[in-house]
Amino acid sequence: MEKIYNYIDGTVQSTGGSDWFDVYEPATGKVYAQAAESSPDDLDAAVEAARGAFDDWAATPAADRARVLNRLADLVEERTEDFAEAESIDTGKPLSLARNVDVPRVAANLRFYAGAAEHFASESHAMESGAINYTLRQPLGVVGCISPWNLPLYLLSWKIAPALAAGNTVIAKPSELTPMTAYLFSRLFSRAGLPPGVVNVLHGTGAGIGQQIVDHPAIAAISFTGGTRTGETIARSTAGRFKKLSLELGGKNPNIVFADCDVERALDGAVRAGFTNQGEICLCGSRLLVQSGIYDEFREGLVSRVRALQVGDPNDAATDQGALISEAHLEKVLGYLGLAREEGGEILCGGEQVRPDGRCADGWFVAPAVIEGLSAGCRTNQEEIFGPVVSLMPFDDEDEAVALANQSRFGLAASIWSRDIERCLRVAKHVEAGLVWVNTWMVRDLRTPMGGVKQSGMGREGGFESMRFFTEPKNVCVRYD
Ligand code: TXE
Repeated sequence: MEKIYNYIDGTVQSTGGSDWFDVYEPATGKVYAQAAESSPDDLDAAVEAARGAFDDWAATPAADRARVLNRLADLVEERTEDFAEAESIDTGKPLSLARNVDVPRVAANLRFYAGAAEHFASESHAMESGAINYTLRQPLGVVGCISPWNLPLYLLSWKIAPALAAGNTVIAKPSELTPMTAYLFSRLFSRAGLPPGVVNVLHGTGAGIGQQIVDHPAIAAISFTGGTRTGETIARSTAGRFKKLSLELGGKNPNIVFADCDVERALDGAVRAGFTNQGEICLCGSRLLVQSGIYDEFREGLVSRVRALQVGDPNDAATDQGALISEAHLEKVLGYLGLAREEGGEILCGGEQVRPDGRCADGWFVAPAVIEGLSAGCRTNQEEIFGPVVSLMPFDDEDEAVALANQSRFGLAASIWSRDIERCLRVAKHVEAGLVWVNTWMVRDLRTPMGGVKQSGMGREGGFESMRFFTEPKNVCVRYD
């Protein structure tokens, strides 16, 4: 059985206690590794190491910090296949997706923030009265980076890279469901030139070590991506300490298709937005709003495309949809499909558990589903399912489309499909979301702000937003006359 160890103060080490937890391969439903369940002593050791490393790392010239991040990117890239295989085993996602999206994005995150380390700048404000202000942007100290299971190393590196670029030291905690790639990553740190203590990786459950990281008085900030309920718990626990928080939470994103769109493009986009990564991406377009004039045509095209998606072994190059992350998550998704029926919805395709032949017979697969006939306010259309489930709703005009899109407690992303650019700009302005795509989905420029409104989160990451989050501005005012 493979073992997954913590990484504390520059060494791979077993937990201080002797507790281990099982790690499953979703595609087979079997345990394939065991990971360290970190104890409060492990956390104290990691925090002590991170505090000890902070002054030197913060004083390291930006160009040297950038060099280390670039070297780390090189090392990940050299091992693309190993990381892709590990990510696919841990998550159940198609190996091709891990190889073409997840791992390249890890390297891209590291390189991007290597550049940001050198280019980040702060403001100065001159006053006519004979004084000048300059704003120092200083690292926060030891920061906590907590990431989820759907894009494990992709999202963890999205937090660690800017934290390091800005001069902080890090306590990172990957999801307990997908710890493998963070472990493999940690084994590259010293080879990349990261001094001991600068990044520490602790494994364990959210309620256990996750909550302890959040509560630790010496950890200055938490960057978190995960479920809205967990985000709320973190916000409550840190309120009294006024910790800096960045929360990227759930979504129930509208995909708004107008009758004047390029229908083929919109169909391709709707399938990608609904079902990439088994629908387990916070940005997925799970509410598909289609204008009445093309509704029937669009529904037909959608269902035939979704029926053609291949569900099965993530190692198979023909597979479009792998396994869901856990048995509990499979039950949750199937539960929502049952709820959709109870609420009067019709499942146009998919929705049943799939049992592939061979090694994946006991894996956690579900056939991608399209539902119609539900009201906008019902639970199926309001709660985040986070699986391969898209709900179709018709609308008549632009005002109704915007009203339906905004009838949600979430506000992460939206897509708009239309050839009328003025309409796109109007809808983009009125839709309540942190990110809006026009005639596309999930095109990401790493310089742009990423995050949501309403219950989709608080704060923004991405580009210099992350550098701002991981630094504290201090204004210095100098009188010179
Ligand atoms: O996420 P959690 P879960 C949504 C999605 C999913 C639901 C629950 O709807 O079905 O959330 O998923 C750590 N203090 N998203 O339960 O619990 C945990 O160990 C500190 C959306 O798996 O939020 C893991 O590392 N940390 C999402 C991380 O938080 C805690 C991606 C995320 O796990 C903690 C994933 C605590 N008290 C799920 N409790 C997105 N926005 O992309 C848990 N954790």
